[in-house]
Amino acid sequence: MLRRELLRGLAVAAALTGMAPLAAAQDTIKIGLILPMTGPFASTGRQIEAAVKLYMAENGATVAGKKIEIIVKDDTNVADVTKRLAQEMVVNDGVKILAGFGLTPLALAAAPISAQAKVPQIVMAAGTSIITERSPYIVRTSFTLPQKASVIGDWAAKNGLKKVFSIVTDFAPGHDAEKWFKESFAKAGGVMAGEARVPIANPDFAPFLQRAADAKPDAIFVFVPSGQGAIFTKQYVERGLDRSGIKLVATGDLTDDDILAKYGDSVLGVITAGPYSAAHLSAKNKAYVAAFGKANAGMRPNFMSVGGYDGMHVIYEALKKTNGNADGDALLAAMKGLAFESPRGPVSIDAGTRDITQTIYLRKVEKADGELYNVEFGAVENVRDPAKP
Ligand code: VNL
Repeated sequence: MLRRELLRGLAVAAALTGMAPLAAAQDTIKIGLILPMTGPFASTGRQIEAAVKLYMAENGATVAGKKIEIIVKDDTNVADVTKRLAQEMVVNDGVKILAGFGLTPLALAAAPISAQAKVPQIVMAAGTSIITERSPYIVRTSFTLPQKASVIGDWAAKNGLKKVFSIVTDFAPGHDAEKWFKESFAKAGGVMAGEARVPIANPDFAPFLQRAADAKPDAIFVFVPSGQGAIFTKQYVERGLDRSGIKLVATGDLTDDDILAKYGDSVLGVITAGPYSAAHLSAKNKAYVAAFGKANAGMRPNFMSVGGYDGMHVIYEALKKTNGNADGDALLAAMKGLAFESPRGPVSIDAGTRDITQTIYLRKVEKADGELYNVEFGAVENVRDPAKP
């Protein structure tokens, strides 16, 4: 059904292109940026849109002789809307590249359209391992949960946290986080004290935190999606867990730079593993944080923002290599194997999996200049998605 509609739409689009002397249109490459701009995950949309705009402001709106036009659409975090928007953009608007995708269900919803229309789909946020396997035209510039969870699981067991209770959000990236934490934790000698999965909508962590406390673990491991860290830490503190001697370890999604400064000192000392910190020490990142703040009323860039910024870099570099040819197969060939310095550090696009390879840092929440930051104290370099062969 979808395929038939799509093909009919593409045929109409092709006929129209053939009829009109669309010189201007041929010199323009449209990118459809689909993001949750409203609702509980709006911060992810806001961060990525700001980063995409910053990249274009810094690098110009023309690449390889083509004008780049971004069309931003709000999918309101509803997968059916993502799918409809992706289809309309490809068929009606002549979009050559789809990008964005704030959460896993949204990225998965667009994948069949990318696959059938042979349109590159740049996943700038969503982090479930399987996503890249749903269309050969997907390239991911964010992260995978197995990358982060496997690093913190190994670190926990090797640093005196032998008994850990896991709490994750009950959807695909949470399941990935739980699985890969447990695997690397067990391999390094750790023992699980229990595990719980919390619904994603209006989450109430209190009963799960109680179960965790009752199990008397050395630490609690947490994955919550970006945007839900504040409610988790509030309930964690309300139950007195910050003073219980039970440590908190997490994927970096919990101590998201977008909201970390507002958490309060109860999260001081929380240890996380993640690909990006606004406090990352490099000239490139210093410039990025300054320019991002300047363009967005002091806003601090988070790990989602670099997925957007680097996604634009991958698009620009690929277009340079193809001399402005936006054919899906040509762009994919150009994107595979790209390596460059991101504000987060060195990254590359694995030619086989189309997933990002990057450094995963160990970070501790500390105060610097009166504000909370994820301060890096360790690094595992060249981390591929461990869930892929
Ligand atoms: C996902 C993964 C979403 C990690 C997140 O925040 C996150 C996802 C919105 O794959 O849906 O921090």
